[in-house]
Amino acid sequence: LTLESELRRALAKNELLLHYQPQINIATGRIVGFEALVRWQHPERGLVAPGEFIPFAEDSGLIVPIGEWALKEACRQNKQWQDAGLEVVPVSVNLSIRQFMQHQLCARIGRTLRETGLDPGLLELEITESCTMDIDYASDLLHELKKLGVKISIDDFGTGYSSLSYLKKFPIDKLKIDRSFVRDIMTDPNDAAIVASIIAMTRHLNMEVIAEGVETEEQLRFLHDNQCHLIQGFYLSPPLAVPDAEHLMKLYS
Ligand code: G
Ligand code: G
Ligand code: NA
Repeated sequence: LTLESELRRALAKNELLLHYQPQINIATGRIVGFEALVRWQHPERGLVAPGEFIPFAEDSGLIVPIGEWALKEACRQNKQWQDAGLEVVPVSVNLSIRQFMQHQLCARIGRTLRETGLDPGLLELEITESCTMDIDYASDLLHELKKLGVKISIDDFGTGYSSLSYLKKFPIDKLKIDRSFVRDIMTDPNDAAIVASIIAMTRHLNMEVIAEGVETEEQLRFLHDNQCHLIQGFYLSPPLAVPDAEHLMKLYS
């Protein structure tokens, strides 16, 4: 069986699932969001990480139906958590550039929000800088998405090669500092300077900022000292299966 036919089967047979990585405000100690990350429960190979199939899904175009499934499942799960009386915590979902370029993306997302009943303010869409290359297309689409009431964040910020001018033209709510900068923050003065500058820039642009890939207490302290209070990373928690995410929400509420 080729990977393509296996992945198609996985979608049809409901073998994909989402794990949720908490995002914490270290100033308040509260969960401020969950990032939904896809996994594949393979009948023979067990739980397959996205690194092993997302790049292929991107190349083959299967990322579009997979991404649509992930968006709908994340919205459905979040609404179910609310209905069960758990703490109300926004969910963020990754949008690949293929989805971003897809016909009627905004209408599709609007329909998913209506079908699942999720408050649009609780959905955050993570796009990458690659989505900002066609400035006019991206500007129109992002403004259209904002009218739905969703939040927009830029993922892996600092690793793309697009112009910074989009930051003032687009309705962006949040930057996610790429984990490659956070990794060496304590040993590489250039990375420390880049991270401090990104944080300062978001403050001047009235955006939120979150650091990804935080793995140590020292990194957390550096970020806190530099006024970046939103943190995601293994130091706090890996992506969690649904029961573990629920357990965490109960602890925090
Ligand atoms: O969870 P993990 O770190 O193994 O994920 C590896 C990569 O797969 C991450 O960079 C993440 O952005 C990507 N990924 C995970 N879930 C999704 C998804 O639903 N859609 C898209 N486009 N990418 C995803
Ligand atoms: O780029 P994106 O935001 O999609 O990346 C999310 C991925 O990063 C997830 O697949 C998750 O497993 C991984 N990840 C999350 N926290 C950490 C961390 O602290 N260190 C490393 N190396 N990877 C992380
Ligand atoms: Na992401």
